[in-house]
Amino acid sequence: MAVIAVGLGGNLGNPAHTFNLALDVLSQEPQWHLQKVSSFYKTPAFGPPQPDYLNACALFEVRPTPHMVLRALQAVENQFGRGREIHWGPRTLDLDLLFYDQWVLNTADLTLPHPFMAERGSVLVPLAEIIPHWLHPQKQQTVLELKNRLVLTGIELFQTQGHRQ
Ligand code: PH2
Ligand code: MG
Ligand code: MG
Repeated sequence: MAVIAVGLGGNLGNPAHTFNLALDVLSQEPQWHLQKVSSFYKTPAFGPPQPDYLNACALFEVRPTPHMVLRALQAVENQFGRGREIHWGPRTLDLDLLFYDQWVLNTADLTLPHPFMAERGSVLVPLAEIIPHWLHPQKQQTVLELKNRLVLTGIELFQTQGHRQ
């Protein structure tokens, strides 16, 4: 079994509702076991001008390989209406594979840990809630240490522990 961290993001439709439905679908995947879900946070968008995002993180224990996990996340994104869109533009649901155990991987379609996660409050604030002491295998700092290096502005708690676990 591997432990994975998944980042959830969205700024179109009703992202809190979408997150809960997506977490239900993922928990029902064979060999996926939901361990923890963070609170949901409202975060200022990076990228082109667009509405604020809702962001959260979830921890699963899984059997599938990293690429199988990636394909499952993409299938759920598609199921929730995500189409082809502008880079860093608005979307209903983004599911990012942040960590797969301590794997470091650089392939055409998958980079582990997720690139830029160590610089983003929208990832590190929810992530620090569920795995503060997880070591980033390249930075050699914990999630909490990475979060504490950032100046966090505009991130607001939206809903405590959004998903029933
Ligand atoms: N995702 C994007 C683009 N911009 N901004 C925030 N705050 N959070 C996101 O998850 C995000 C974003 C594209 O996936
Ligand atoms: Mg993303
Ligand atoms: Mg993504």
